[in-house]
Amino acid sequence: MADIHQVNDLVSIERQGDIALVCIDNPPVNATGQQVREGLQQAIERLNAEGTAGVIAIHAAGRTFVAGADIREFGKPPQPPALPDVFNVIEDSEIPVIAVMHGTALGGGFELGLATHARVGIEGLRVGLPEINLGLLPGAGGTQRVPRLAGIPMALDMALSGRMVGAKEALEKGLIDRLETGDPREVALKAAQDVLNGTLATRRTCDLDTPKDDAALDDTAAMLKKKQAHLFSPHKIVEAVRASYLPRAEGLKVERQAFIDSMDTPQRAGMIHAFFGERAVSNIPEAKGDTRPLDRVGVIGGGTMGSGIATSCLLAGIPVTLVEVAQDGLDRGVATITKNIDGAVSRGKLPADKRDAVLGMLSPSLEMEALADVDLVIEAVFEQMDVKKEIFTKLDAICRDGAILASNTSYLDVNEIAACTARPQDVLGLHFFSPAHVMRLLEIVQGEKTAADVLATGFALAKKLKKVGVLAQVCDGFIGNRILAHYGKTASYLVLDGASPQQVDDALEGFGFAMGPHKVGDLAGLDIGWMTRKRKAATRDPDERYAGDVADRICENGWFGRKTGKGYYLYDSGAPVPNPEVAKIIDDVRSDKGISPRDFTDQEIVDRYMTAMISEAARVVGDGTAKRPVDVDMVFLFGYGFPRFRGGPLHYADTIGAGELVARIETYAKEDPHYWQVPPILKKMAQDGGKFADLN
Ligand code: 3H9
Repeated sequence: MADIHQVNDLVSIERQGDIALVCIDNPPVNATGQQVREGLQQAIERLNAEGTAGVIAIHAAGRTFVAGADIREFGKPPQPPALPDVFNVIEDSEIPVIAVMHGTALGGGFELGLATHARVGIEGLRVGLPEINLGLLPGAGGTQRVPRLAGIPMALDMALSGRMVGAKEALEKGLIDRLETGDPREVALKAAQDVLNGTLATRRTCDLDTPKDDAALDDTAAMLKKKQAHLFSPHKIVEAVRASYLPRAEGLKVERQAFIDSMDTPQRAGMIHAFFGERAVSNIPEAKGDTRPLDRVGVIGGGTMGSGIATSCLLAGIPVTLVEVAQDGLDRGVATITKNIDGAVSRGKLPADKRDAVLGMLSPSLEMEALADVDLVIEAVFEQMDVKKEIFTKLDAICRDGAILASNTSYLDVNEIAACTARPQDVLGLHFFSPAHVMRLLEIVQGEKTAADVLATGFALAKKLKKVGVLAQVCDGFIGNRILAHYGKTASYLVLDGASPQQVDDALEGFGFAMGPHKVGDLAGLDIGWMTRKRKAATRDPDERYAGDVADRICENGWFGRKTGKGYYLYDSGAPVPNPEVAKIIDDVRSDKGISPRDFTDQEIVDRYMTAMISEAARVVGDGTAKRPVDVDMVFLFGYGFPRFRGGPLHYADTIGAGELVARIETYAKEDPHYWQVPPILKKMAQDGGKFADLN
């Protein structure tokens, strides 16, 4: 009979002679919630008080070691004992304590290991300090103990990138002392035995001194000041790591204060919304239940989009049949896929020795009949309804019963496409974002007749491809492009009325977007928007203020952005500089239209742009195109470069408040009542004091 004693529901002590095994069992990821903290502290204190054990080995049950602090507790009143205090109790233990870590040891989980006197990793272990992704910093000794063990550059790298460090690297850097294979409990028993017989050395991390490296600290601080001035926690990380020169108690005090200060910021709230939002989008009934097989995928179209989709499937281990109409198109597709896969190898996303096997899963074909046996076809040809209809009619005749037929259309009516088949229940939209093997968003568009298992398979595909699948209903542009089509006009109106494209871009980059809308336009190709405007010219709402004058004239000159070397900016010499000829075009358009330009502050630019985005996002939620506000937020974070620390447009809207947003819209509406209209859902929130978060 094993001698096991439960300290509480989540922590137990097992005695095996002189060895005490302390096990954490808090599914799903062994987060250090209050009960785990209390149980760990009591276990160590009790064993030290009894004094009968020669070594204590901490391990965890289930699929992973400890994933860190319990994120659900953040923002609520803290409950003792605090994690750093528990870890000091572990580090100060008279009896040597070791940690045996498997799966992932992240944040507070890795910091638990760092506070013990020796760390054993189990093959496959990854350790990391991902707190920065939550707007935080390691707050339980990570900034103090990593520099002591592995030096300041490694500590800065881990805490500022949040990256996961593989077991081999962790061993090389001295973050773990040993790498073993096997079951965590068995490995813990063996390692504990080795401590007793002197073959595994133990020491307190706090007894080591951090090797001096002021240059690394100063250079990093300067780099962050330049590149991440708008973020809070990165600067605090450098401050805290610098404090690791101090004795433990003083260094931990600096770290603690920095952690508390970061916890108080809206950036932390935005990033935690992003963390849970990423998981919430697939936590809906539509994403669950029976699915259909996904053993072979067909992709029609070898352009950028089709090739990106094919690459994404291949990297996920799904064989792909790529179909094109002409040999040169097919060759181009295969070449693009090969380039993408080589890129994945050079970025370390795919081991070099797997490259040929992955490419070997690609079957190019000029015959649609090659799709007869695939489980899912994704059509990615150009956006023309009659072409799509022709393809789906053929697919209906060729594909096996039960195969799923998907369109990657970014705005066309999925119901109309489905209606040209005899199996509309098998049809849905799978809207990828370019480059499809990189961008994580996948809009899963539900047609009127899409079967439940087809929709669930869409979510299963997103999971396999490591993408964030978001459910959307049919409308022009679905969630993201519909909202973009609306707020994109604001940037043009601002320029017509007095701002320069560069001022608009700078203001929005200051808000946190990686690139302002004019730089994005130049990157994507200004001809794309031009084609859309021409396509929609006949059906344009005559009451709407036209936003395309400047862009049209730029395109008429043959300037399509980066690909032609000229657009809103010039791209001759590396960094873009404003195109002086565009300033002339803007002046001409203003005088043609009788507009007297006025000044805008950067804040006004951000307010108008964001208010327009929020307005259409509110309508998208109000009419059910998106299921909940969080779905819109994740579309923007994963598909449109929305700053993660702002949480998404509707999370950001809650930080402004519905009342203020309505007041802004009413003010702007005095100039343009057609464009600026208060969405009913926002009006109601302003009246009731509601928030978008209440609808999640
Ligand atoms: C920290 O440690 C601060 C300290 O430095 C200082 C403190 C003083 N807490 O991702 P999955 C949930 S900050 C609560 O789908 P996977 C997650 O929401 C923390 N819940 O699994 C999901 O719930 P549901 C630093 C958590 O296998 C379920 O667990 N640590 C936590 O794909 C399964 O998660 C991190 O930032 C948590 N810490 O990936 C690590 N973690 O089923 C965050 C997960 O209801 N976690 N949940 O949707 C991860 O990166 C991944 O979850 C992990 C597993 C890689 C561990």
